Amino acid sequence: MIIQSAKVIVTCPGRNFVTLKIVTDQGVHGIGDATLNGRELAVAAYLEHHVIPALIGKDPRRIEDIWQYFYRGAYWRRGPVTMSAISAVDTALWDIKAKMAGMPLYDLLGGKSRESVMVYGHANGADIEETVDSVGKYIDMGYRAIRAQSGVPGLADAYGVGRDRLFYEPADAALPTETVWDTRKYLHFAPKLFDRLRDTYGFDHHLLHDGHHRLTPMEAAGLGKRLEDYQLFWLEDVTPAENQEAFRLIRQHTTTPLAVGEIFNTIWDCKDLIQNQLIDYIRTTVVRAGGITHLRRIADLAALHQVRTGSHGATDLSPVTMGAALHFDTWVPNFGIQEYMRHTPETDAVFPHDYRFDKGFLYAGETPGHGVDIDEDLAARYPYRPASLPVARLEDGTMWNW
Ligand code: CS2
Ligand code: MG
Repeated sequence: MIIQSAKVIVTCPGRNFVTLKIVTDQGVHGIGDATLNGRELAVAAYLEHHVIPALIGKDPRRIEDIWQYFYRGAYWRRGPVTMSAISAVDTALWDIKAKMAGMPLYDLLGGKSRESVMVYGHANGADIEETVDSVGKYIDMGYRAIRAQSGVPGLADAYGVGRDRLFYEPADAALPTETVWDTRKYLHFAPKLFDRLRDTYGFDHHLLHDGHHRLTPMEAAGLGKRLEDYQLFWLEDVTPAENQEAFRLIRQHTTTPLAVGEIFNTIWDCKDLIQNQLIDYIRTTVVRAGGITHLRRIADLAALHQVRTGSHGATDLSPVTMGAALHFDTWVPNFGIQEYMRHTPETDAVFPHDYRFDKGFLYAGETPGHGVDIDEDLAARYPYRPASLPVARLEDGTMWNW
């Protein structure tokens, strides 16, 4: 058996997605997500020029060897572009292998560890009132876990507040939108939001919050400490994690659970965080961190240190990632939670899938493979549209972390 052909499909049903489709000489195909928000064409080019030519003729059953070939063979290893490309190859090959075996991917990984996967949605609002109302809507939809993000008084825009209540798309212009950030205003406000939310809805639902890389370690420590009374499920990306050691400072001051990792692309980005139990949840995902093959390695290391998974699942990760992640989540023993920011109806039509949402949980399907496909004719109707993520500056103009 050999890989006979492979192609990259770039489509934009409201936002850009990059999909790799691999076809074997026996006519079995598999697909993988290669979407990197704001850098889609970089990954598409990497696949077309540096991956696909070397893929043709390889045995699709040799998933591990192909992973090692493209990881070690890149020489310039790691990084979001290279690893998103490798992730797409890996996910497509696991899709093929499960189809060949006639079983849903979770069975191939080791079978179900749970019937369904607890997910969290993204409640947001321009102010506390709107955000409290938005959380209520997610509770009414049956969510058990809800992330809450709100506009901050005195700031024109804050992270996570979308134009639409269900779909949040930050890549809103061809060139980066400039936003202004002020940590002091945010730190003064954030505890008030969660005080109101707990006062309104009590403690029956998990509440999550994303700091989106904007605090220093000691600012993060102070926020974590002030939020302890509100018993968050997690506080995410409170500080940039290039310096994994910085989390030790935070850990010394607060018991609020910490989550990090959506921008990590290999185990090396999180090895120290996990081994020193500096975090509680690892957010690495199928599309970013080397596909099923590498994500499994990260989850196994995390399990040794009582760290649980909490994979990224924003709108800018395609339904292919969501489908493959669900099979992974259904199998992985140290599962924590799965982000599920939903996709638009246009996106769901381009990526027919068999997973389903019910009362706060997602259910992987029984279709052999990861259960997601791509409608190429429909995808062709949505040409690529240049889009960049915003940038953030402090009020004095200093570049900051968006
Ligand atoms: C966010 C993402 O979902 C999250 O936790 O951090 O929405 C992130 O902002 C986007 O994926 C960036 O493209
Ligand atoms: Mg995040």
